[in-house]
Amino acid sequence: MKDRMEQTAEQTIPIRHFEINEIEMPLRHTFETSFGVTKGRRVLIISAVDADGNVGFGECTAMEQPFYNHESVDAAREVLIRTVFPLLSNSSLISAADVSGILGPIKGNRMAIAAVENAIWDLEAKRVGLPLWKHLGGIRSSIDCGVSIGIQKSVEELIDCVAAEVEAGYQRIKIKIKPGHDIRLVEAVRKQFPEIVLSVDANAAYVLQDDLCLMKELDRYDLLMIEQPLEAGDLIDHAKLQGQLATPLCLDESIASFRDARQAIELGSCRIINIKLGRVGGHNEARRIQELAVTNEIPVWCGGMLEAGIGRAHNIAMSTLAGFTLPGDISASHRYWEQDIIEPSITVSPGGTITAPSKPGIGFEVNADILRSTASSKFSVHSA
Ligand code: OSB
Ligand code: MG
Repeated sequence: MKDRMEQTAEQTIPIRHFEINEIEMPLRHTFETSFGVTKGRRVLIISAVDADGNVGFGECTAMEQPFYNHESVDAAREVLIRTVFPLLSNSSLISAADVSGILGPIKGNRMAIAAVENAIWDLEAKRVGLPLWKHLGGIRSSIDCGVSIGIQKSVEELIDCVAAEVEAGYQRIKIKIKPGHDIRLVEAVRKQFPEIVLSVDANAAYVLQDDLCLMKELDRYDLLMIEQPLEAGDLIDHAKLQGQLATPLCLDESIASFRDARQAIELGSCRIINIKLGRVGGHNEARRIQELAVTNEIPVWCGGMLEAGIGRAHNIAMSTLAGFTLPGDISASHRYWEQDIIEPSITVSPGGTITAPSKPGIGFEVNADILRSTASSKFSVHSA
């Protein structure tokens, strides 16, 4: 019994406090999807500080408005302050793998939860002196990168964007589509770039009943996948649609948990899964979903939420896990920001890869000036 307790104590983290910093970051280029236009991001940075002064960082990926999913920056902040920190402060000694269990009573709000869970994963990796990707059990030291290109003002501008990203080396190009801006775009891009690995993302903008013909037409363009054509809750309609298409469907918004992934796979709603660390609630759940996908021979890839450097670094770590066999939406910092919040900023090789970092934790330094110069709130954890 004593041995077991000592072992447990060794694996737990004496967290002293959490901190939230809010940073406002203008995007270099406006990003348009079927659900709206994003000009900049309000980013909540979570710091988890232990008794030795180690700091782990997490980033909340909720958007400014609840248009992608039900979460938003302000709602996430409320849930963190009123629910997440109080639940965690009753258990001052925890390990990263325990966090999702402790926060289990919270329904939804997984982007808020993930920000904290991921900060604790970073902290734990730093305490044991391992790069986070190795601590999570990653198996590859280099990850494959794709890009997500928003809806542009004209087809010509879209073609120029695609050309630039192909030139930069990205291994897969994804273009956003919405009703009225779909077949025409895909046809033009495919004509200009017959050989590229191409996919489309509709962000839930279509309805099976009205748009089956249009989806069938997309089958003609040799797409790697069609991402989230229908609403998040439409697992049954996605299964019906997949049954009528040769192109694999990929689910993004529909997959908020392991349970969603299991049901989507069982129903045949998709042949590919996009895992977003925030949407599914952090590294624990993400790892379980990719394991399930491996068992079922469903390829997965890492989705993006226009993250700043901390979120991006967590995405890199996650993408080293075995199931992540397709290029993720993890592109270079400079595509989004004049100045990222980490150093060095994230760069992509001419071959379209990112090398997983070798330093402990997320493996990047967070710019201390940026944290110091922004509004922050501190939440103490009381020792048990
Ligand atoms: O559906 O993948 C999406 C951005 C915000 C919200 C949803 C999505 C996206 C992207 C951008 O496609 C991916 C990225 O470059 O971060
Ligand atoms: Mg998507």
